[in-house]
Amino acid sequence: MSIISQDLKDKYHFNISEIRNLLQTIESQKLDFSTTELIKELKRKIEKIKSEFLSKKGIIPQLINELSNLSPDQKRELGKEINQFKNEIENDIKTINKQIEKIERKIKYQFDIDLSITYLPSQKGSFHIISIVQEELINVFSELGFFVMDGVEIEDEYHNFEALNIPQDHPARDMWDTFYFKDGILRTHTSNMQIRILEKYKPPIKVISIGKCYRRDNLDATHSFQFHQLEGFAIDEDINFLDLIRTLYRFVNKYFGPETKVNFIPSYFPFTEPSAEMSISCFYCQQNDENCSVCKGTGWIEILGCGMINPIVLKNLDIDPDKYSGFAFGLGIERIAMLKYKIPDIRMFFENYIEFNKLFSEIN
Ligand code: FA5
Repeated sequence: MSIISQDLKDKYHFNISEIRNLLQTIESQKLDFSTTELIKELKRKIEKIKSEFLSKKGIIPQLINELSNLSPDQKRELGKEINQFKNEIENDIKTINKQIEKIERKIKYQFDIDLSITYLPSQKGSFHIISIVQEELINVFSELGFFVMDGVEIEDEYHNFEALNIPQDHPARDMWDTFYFKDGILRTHTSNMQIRILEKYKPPIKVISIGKCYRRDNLDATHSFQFHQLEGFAIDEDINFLDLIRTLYRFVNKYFGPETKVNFIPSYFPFTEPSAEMSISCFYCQQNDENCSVCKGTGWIEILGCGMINPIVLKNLDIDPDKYSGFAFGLGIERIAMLKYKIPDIRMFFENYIEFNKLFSEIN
C-alpha cells in the first residue's frame, strides 16, 4: 500500500532532474554575466518545487492530513513513506542550493572584486632608519677601502664560538648566549663572519660584513634580543695596532664629524689580543654639558669593541700568524643610529610605529 502516487513521484523527479541539468549546464560553461540570469531561473524553479511540495498548503502537508482518518498501523507505515519523500525533497534542495552558492561565490570573486589599488602619491615609502644607517656606514667604510660581504644568521657553534677561541666551557659563552635549535644557533655577533670569510678568501683582505645578531638579553632602552652589528677586519703582513686606531679614527671623523676624538681602553675578547673598547667624544655637548642626555655627562660614548686578531684564530684558519697579522672590530648598528639620530630607545626601531618611521623619510 502507498499513499504517494507514482505520477506524483515521477512529476517530482522530472522537475528536480530538470533543475540538476540546468545546474550542470551552468557549471560546465564559462562564468559570465549571463550565468546570473540562469541562476535566477534555477532559483525560481526551486521556489516552485518548494511551494508545490513543502509549503503549508503544499502536497506534503496535504498527504499528512490524509493520514488522520487511518488506523494507527497505517498511519505509522504511510507516515514513514511521506517522511522519506519529504526528506528526499529537502535534501535535494539543500544540495542544489549549496552548489548554487558555490557558483555565486565564484562569480563574485571573478567579477566583483576591484583588484586595483588606489595610488596615493603623497604616501611615498622610505627606507627604515636602520637601513639608512647601514648604507651610511657602508659608504664610509668603502671609502676607507673595505669590501662588503654578506653573512649567515643561522650558524653553528663552531663558527660562532669555537673557531673564535671560545671553547664550550668558556665563561664568555654566558654573556653571548643565544637561541638554540636542533641543528644550529642564531649567531650572537657578526664575528662569525671573520671565520666564514677567511675559510673562503685568504689574506691580504679588508672586509666589512653587516647583519642581524641575536642574544638572550632582556629588552630595555639599549638592549634587544635582536639587533644589527657591523664587523670589520683587515689582515695582511705587518698590520699593527696603530693601523686599527688610524682606521677607526678616520671612520669616526667621517661619520661623526672632524672634531670627534677617540679614546681606547683595554678590554677582553677571546678572539682578539690585545683587545680594546673604543669611545668617542660626545658630539652633542662637545664634552661641555654635565647634564647631557647622550653621554650622561661623562663626555665619552662607547661605540665598539676591537683588537688585534688572536693568533689562535688565525691558526684555526690555517693562516700563518708569523707571517700575517690583522685587526678586527664590531659595532652595534642600533646604538650608532641612536647616537647619530638621537633615538632614545632601541625598541622604537621595531615597534613599527609609522610616525617614527616617517621621521627619517626625508633623509633618503
Ligand atoms: C661583540 O659582539 C664582539 N663580537 C665585537 C668585536 C668584534 C670585538 C671584533 C673585537 C673584534 P659586544 O658583545 O660588546 O662585542 O657587542 C658589540 C656591540 O654590539 C656593542 O657595543 C653594542 O653596540 C652591540 N650590542 C651588543 N649587545 C646588544 C644588544 N643586546 N642590543 C643591542 N645592541 C647590542
